[in-house]
Amino acid sequence: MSRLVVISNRIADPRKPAAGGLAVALGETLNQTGGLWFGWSGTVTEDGLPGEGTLHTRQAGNVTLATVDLCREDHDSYYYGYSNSVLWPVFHYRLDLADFNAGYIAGYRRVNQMYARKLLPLLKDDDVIWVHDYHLIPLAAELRALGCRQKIGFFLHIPVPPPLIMAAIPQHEWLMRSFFAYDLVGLQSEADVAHFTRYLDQEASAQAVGPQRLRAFGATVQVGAFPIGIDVDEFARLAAAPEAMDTFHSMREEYSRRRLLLGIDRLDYSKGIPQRVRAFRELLSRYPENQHSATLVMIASPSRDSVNAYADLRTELEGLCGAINGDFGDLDWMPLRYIHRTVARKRVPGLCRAAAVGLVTPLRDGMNLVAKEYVAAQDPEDPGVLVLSRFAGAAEQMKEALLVNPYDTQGMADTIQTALQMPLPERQRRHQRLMENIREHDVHWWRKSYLSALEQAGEDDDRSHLARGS
Ligand code: ADQ
Repeated sequence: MSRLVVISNRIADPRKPAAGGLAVALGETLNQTGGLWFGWSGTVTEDGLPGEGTLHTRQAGNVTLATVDLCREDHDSYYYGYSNSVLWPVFHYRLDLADFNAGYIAGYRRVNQMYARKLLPLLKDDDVIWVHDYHLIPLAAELRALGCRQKIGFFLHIPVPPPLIMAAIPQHEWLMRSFFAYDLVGLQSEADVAHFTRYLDQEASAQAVGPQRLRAFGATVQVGAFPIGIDVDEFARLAAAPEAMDTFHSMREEYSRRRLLLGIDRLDYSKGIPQRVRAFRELLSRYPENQHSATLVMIASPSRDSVNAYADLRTELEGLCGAINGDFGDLDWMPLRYIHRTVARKRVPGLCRAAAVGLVTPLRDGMNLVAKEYVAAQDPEDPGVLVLSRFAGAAEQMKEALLVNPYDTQGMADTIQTALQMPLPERQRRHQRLMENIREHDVHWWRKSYLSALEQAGEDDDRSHLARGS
């Protein structure tokens, strides 16, 4: 079995449970193969030079963790700039929030080039390399330019926008060409594969040279949907642990006379948080029986505070939440509790289990793992109901959730009311189907199916080897 090398913006020690599902999933193969995990150290230096960074390596059991510091200028243009002010908004269809500052692209390329230079000497001939997410799209091209011949796969955790939205990025052609240095491009959903393929067809006259195998820019790439899942067993263990039980019981006690609705997100404009608050307000007006009996708890963890769009979102949300509590609240009932914090991972299952309705309402989302975690945390005998945006990648798999359009405030309020009133047998039936799907397509399935597709990619195709010069 080849050694697995994972590259992602942030890395985690896979031995620590707080690292979360992805680290656990990748950790398993990293451990088995004595693998390497490479990424940013999390440190921003004030005196470093652009394009330079100190490499740190340490062992975490069988796994080598290699990280690089970034200087302020690189971090601001690569991370806050191109990654999170260009790629993140555009890939989530938010051209209105994109900042096409011409200075950002140089930092993005510089950091990817520097990562390639730092990584190359650490590689072995038969390594399999797996690059993650939008921060690192050009990494394979930079590695290939330095002579790297190993198999390299890429997985995009965020959505792919339709071709004309992608084309708004001034460097869109360069960006899409960069994908062709990979052997396999993994996307979250079939909708993403369709957008990716259509862009290449329309903008680069791509030819299909096999099932999900495309030729353009003089090279060939395999593309496929690999919807990411959660670690159901790890989540079940967390759910049975004392911290989750404590959280569950204290929530049930505190809200014993109320129905609890729950939202857990990063505070991000893609997550549809203000839209959810508006729908909740509509629920209270249209269905006044919920006044004094329904409480919405929203936990939104701080995220990318230095990007303007995030500060604006925070202000908007604080205004909306304050208004709802002011207009509807009473001495003995506050309709909404908004908490701007990350909850400890071990508390998440207890919170989810205590909620009669899980509200996952992004305007656009690559997948959304909270939807899957909410389902996995439920008591099968008395499960809560998931209200899920049709614009989350998860909606392709989770058809038994109540699917909503988060732009439709009234429709969402009606659907939340349906969820609150759903009879037990229907809740059980939907939950059971959702659970079967989540279990079948868990994070281990995702990792195994991706890595076996990467192993196969291009094996029957001489041209891709020729393109790589091997
Ligand atoms: P995110 O947008 O960060 O990631 P999402 O899938 O919504 O991801 O959540 C990831 C994890 O963060 C979940 O395990 C969740 O429990 C946790 N989390 C979120 N908010 C939290 C809070 N306030 N407190 C504690 N924990 C919280 C990107 C894409 C997603 C995709 C993932 C994985 O944007 O679409 O699902 O990657 O591929």
